[in-house]
Amino acid sequence: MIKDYDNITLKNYENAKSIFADYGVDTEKALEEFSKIKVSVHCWQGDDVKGLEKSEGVASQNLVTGNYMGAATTGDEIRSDLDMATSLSPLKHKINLHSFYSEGNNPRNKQEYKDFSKWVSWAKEKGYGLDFNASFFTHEMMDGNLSITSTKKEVRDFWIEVGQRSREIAYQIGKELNDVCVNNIWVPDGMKDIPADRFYFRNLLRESLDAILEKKYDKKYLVDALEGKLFSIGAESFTTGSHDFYLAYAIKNNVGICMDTGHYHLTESVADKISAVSPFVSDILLHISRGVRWDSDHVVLQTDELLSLFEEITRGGLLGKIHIGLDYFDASINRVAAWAIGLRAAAKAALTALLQPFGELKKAELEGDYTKRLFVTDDMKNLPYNAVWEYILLKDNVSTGKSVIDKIKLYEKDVLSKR
Ligand code: RNT
Ligand code: ZN
Repeated sequence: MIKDYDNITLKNYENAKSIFADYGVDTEKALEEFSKIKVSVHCWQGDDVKGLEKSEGVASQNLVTGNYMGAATTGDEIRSDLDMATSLSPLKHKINLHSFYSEGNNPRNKQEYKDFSKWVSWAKEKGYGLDFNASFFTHEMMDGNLSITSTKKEVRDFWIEVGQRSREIAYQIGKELNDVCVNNIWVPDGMKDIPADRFYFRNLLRESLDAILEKKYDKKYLVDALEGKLFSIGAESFTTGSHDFYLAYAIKNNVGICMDTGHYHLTESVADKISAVSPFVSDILLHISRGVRWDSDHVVLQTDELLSLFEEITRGGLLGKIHIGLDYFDASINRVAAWAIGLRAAAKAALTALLQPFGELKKAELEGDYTKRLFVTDDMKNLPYNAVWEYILLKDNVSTGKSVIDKIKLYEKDVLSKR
């Protein structure tokens, strides 16, 4: 039954369509493009990056603050929470796993595909893709902040094996789902204070990566990515795997690069890097986050930075080519809401970018009419994107407005508060 409110949504959509048409934008085409977008959801928001290994008393190299009730502590709980979050998003989804979300008994460096079979059968059932990461943290084999660049050979060898296993598992997952599984490598390795010999540590990183990435896999199922960072808490002075290091390594060795939007100077634009880097690297993975002062991992919101990322992806014709994922964690609010807010913000930014009058902007630019380009750049902010958004939600039966938070509160009462 069509309610009054739905009628208003449909009318608003028709009006919006003609306003966009005036600006030369084909709304139906934008909707078609939108329906293909896949975003990878980071499972680690659900349990505050704790993992399923029951590693009581082991230091974590990821700083998560807050103790809001209802954190997931089992694979089943994370999966149930993820299903709830994705039901509130109009996108297509992959789920991004870390190797310490294994549900088998193998130690981290001996993990096998079957340790993740529960995740895979769930993904198959729900139609999710899967991505993967080797977890180089929260383990007694960490040498402080150091994993594959520890000065101790036995430590390096352990973590190299973790990296190799993770690629093998990701490849098997990809084959099983007949889809690409992106395996990302981020290591926390770095120094709180000034290192004496940066060359020494970067050499170790290069050697260890060479060993991890030695085996070649069919890229149809496994794509490798390397994620750099500016600094971490406890490693403020030196990060061995900086963006420059990985970018150079990725180009030389034909592997992908992961750019986490929280891992750069706050005024540095990852959006700007996409056109600079994409012609030269085999693959780009985005970890969309929101950096605030010294924290790299606040919940993603509808910011200008987020929109500019999707502007670059869509204008560069990179939709479906670039791997898009979320990466943040907040333990001070409802964790399902944290996912849903970020997913909806990403979806809205993608839709907005697809609806912008890029043709008009580009024409003005080619004609050297920078006055018109500037006018359109600002004027297009007032176009009725939200009418199209509401239409998509209605069409795909995804909650709108206040009913999103009502549903989350109900889930909190019925499920999360009982944990
Ligand atoms: C950390 C990186 C990494 C994350 C893990 C969970 O700074 O952003 O991508 O996967 O921390
Ligand atoms: Zn990241």
